[in-house]
Amino acid sequence: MTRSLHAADVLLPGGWARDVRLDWDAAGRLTAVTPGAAADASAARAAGPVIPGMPNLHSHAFQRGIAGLTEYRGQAQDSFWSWRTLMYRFALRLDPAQLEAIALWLYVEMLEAGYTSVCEFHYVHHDADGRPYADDATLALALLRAAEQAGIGLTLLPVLYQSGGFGGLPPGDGQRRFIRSTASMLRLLERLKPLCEAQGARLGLAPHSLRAVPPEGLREALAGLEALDATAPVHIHIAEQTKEVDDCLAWSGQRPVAWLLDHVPVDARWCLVHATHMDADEYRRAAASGAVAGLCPTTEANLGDGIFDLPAWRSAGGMWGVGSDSHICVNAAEELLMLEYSQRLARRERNVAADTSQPQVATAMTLAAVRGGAQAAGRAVAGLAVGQQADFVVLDAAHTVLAGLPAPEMLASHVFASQRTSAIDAVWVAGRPRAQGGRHPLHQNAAAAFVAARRQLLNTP
Ligand code: NGQ
Ligand code: ZN
Repeated sequence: MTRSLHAADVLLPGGWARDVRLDWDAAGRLTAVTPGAAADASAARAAGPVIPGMPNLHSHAFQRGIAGLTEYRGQAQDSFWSWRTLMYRFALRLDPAQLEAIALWLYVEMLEAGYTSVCEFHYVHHDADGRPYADDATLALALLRAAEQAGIGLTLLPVLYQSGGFGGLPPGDGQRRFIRSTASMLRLLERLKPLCEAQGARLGLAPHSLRAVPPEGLREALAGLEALDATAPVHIHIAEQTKEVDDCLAWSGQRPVAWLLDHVPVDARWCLVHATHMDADEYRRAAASGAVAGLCPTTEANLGDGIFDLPAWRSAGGMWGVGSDSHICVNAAEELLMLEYSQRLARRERNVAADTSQPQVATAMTLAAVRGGAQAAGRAVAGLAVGQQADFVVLDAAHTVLAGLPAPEMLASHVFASQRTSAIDAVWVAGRPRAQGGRHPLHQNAAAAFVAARRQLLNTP
């Protein structure tokens, strides 16, 4: 088995380096990263520039099945909330085999698109009637199997979902598959912990949002998680929509992020997913907490959320990463493009996410998103450095848009100029090739099973 790679250009945590040799151990951990190394027969040779694999910090796998199916105006004004009603309807029909087929194809797509690990924010727990499956972990196990089969790294985040709105409003009927008590969540986590460990996955917890988890459930679940694993990642959706901010103000007198920071010890284990609507004080305080901002630019655009103020977050020292969330788009480069473009449009500036220490915007964004994504994942996937996993992407140096350019411009062209076609040649996870020539070996079979599952679902009354 190959345990080393030599590449003319490699994006290391500190920037681009020349003639780099990467060595890793049997577990896929980097044991040496050596710039200025001579190429020899003992190492595989990368045909193009090597960049770190991108952790995808936010995914609801099943939603890949409705991507493209809600792009029409169904009422006087469509919104996040009307989309959510359609999405719930779809979620009510899923069976375990369909979820597994959708997730497997999604993870294959992710690997082909430069994501080497994924944080799965998993909230469809029960059967269609809202009753726990005979094995309560049935749907979580389907996700674990899909990730294992595709060969993508996984952080599994079972979701606590208890109320239909702020102030403990009863959940709606469409939410019946999501709802569980805090005690049953803690039992599920205990059941899943050894299974995750056995496949190198990390287990965390996701209180869905402040509207879906009342303060008591939040407190008890966090205490239970702490007892199970005091360093486990905690993810929460927060301040995505302005209605959510208004409802939180009406309930508590505080904005969601301010409420969270005042009532819960938020720290570097936390990922604040979206965090779109913060005031200046919230930007400062949330960044100072050490939490990662979980940005999902294409989903946030698709759902009409609003625009995250990236310069405010960066100037407060905030960590950030990207996720594909609803999977309206599955492409790590395109999330970076959308994020940068939303900033350019809002500010009428260019290269907003770059700075004097790293003026190449695609390089700066890739490094930041890998670091933040790894922190949110709670896994050693923070880039090409000793002790981190050998998760990397080889760009396709022969792609017309990239050919003949210096490495930083190849990455810039991959992100900004590859016209939505992937300029990726190979993708490696934990030192093993998962996609080659831009293709995952399961591509064809997984795609066919996805199409069949979606057809079944659309024909289910
Ligand atoms: C989700 N999606 O968990 O999939 C949510 C909608 C809800 C986003 N926040 C579901 N983008 O809010 O209950
Ligand atoms: Zn989400």
